[in-house]
Parts: sequence; structure tokens; C-alpha cells
Amino acid sequence: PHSTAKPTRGAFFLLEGVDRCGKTTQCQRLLQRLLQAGIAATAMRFPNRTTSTGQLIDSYLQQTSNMDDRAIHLLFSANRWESADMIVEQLKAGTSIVCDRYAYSGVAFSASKDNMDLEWCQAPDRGLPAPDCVIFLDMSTEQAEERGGYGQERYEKREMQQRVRQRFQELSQLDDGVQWKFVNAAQTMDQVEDDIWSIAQQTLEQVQPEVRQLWQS
Ligand code: DGP
Ligand code: NA
Ligand code: NA
Repeated sequence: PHSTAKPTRGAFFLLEGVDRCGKTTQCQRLLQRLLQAGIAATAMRFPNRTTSTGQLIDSYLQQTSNMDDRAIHLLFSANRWESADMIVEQLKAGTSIVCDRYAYSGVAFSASKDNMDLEWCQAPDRGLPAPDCVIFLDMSTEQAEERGGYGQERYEKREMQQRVRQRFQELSQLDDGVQWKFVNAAQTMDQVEDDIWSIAQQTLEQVQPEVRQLWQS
């Protein structure tokens, strides 16, 4: 008897949210849950500040350098493209990916600046490996700010964060075939972790063999 092996690959989990929503902690927790369940998994985050584009981005975010809005937007996108092949390879090798920010942050932040059009911002990220779900850690900017205040980086200001949250809401409604799951990030860390874990389990069951391309027809 021959078994038709279920085509398996890793799942691409993307966590998105405004600054200080607890995303980084939850990425670590999701990674741990996956590993404890015996699921091969790895963590990733964007911007990846370790590469040469990432170093330019880091200095821009820390406001030690300035850059044209479009130029920095394209650098953020390039920073993701640098990892695109590796993402697909990992998924195909059966390793799930827990990713802290991706193209949706790319558009939400850049399109919150003056004269930056949403579709223009999407263009350079078209064709990136698409996530299997976006887990959006949702919380009001007031709640985020109450968490010890924002840091010193470029976008960590109330007005900007409010616009970014609005942009994320618009992006969640795109008919792009990517499922968004909203999690109330104002709950305790354990509650948030449990919500994310149940979303992750559903996602794992629904993974399709092919890795889709983001924002392409
Ligand atoms: P983090 O290391 O996750 O705190 O992200 C650094 C900051 O950069 C944060 O305010 C979100 C913002 N950001 C992340 N990705 C992009 C992007 O692609 N474009 C722009 N303009 N900002 C981004
Ligand atoms: Na930040
Ligand atoms: Na969608």
C-alpha cells in the first residue's frame, strides 16, 4: 500500500502591530510553543539590522542619519528581499517561521508619511513570499504608550503611531488572500500567548503546499 504523504512545508507566521504592543515577546513565546510541540521553527525579524542595508536602516531609525522617504522605503524593502530565498528554502525544508514585522509594516509606516501613496509603497514588496497568516496584535495607541512610553526612535511618536494603526486596518481589508487574525494585545501576556497559539494551530492545519507570492494578482 502506498501512502499519499500529505504535502508538508513549514508555516509562515507573521506578527504585526504598532510599536510597544508586545510583539517581540510574543514572537519568542510562539517560537517556544512550536518547538515544545516538536515543530521545527525559526525566528526572523525585519528590519534585520545585521546586514549592510540593515545598518543603514538602523542609523535612520536612530536618527543619526536622514534619508529621503522613498529611498528609505526601498531600503526596508531590499532588506526583506535579501531574505526572500532563504524564507522559501526554510518553509520548503519543513521549518516554520515566526516573523516579527514584514511588508505590512513596510507599507503601514511609510504610507503614514506625507505624500506617500499606499499603492506606491506596496509595489517594491510585491512578489515576496507571502505569510500564511498575519497575527495582528491590536491595542490602542494610548494603551501602547502607557507601557512605559515610547522610545527615542524615529517613529515612536503618538501621531505617527495613530496613523500607522489606521494604515494597518486598511491593509487588513485588502483582498490579497492573506488571512488576518486580530488579537487583543491589552490582555495579559499569557492570554495573548494562548490566543496566538490557537491561531497558529489552525494555521498549521491549513497550510497549502505552495508558498504564495505577496500582492500578486
Ligand atoms: P522594530 O525593530 O520592530 O522596533 O522596528 C523598527 C521601527 O521601524 C518600527 O518603528 C517599525 C519601523 N518599520 C519596520 N519595518 C518598516 C518598513 O519596512 N518601512 C518603514 N518605513 N518602517 C518600518
Ligand atoms: Na520599535
Ligand atoms: Na486580507
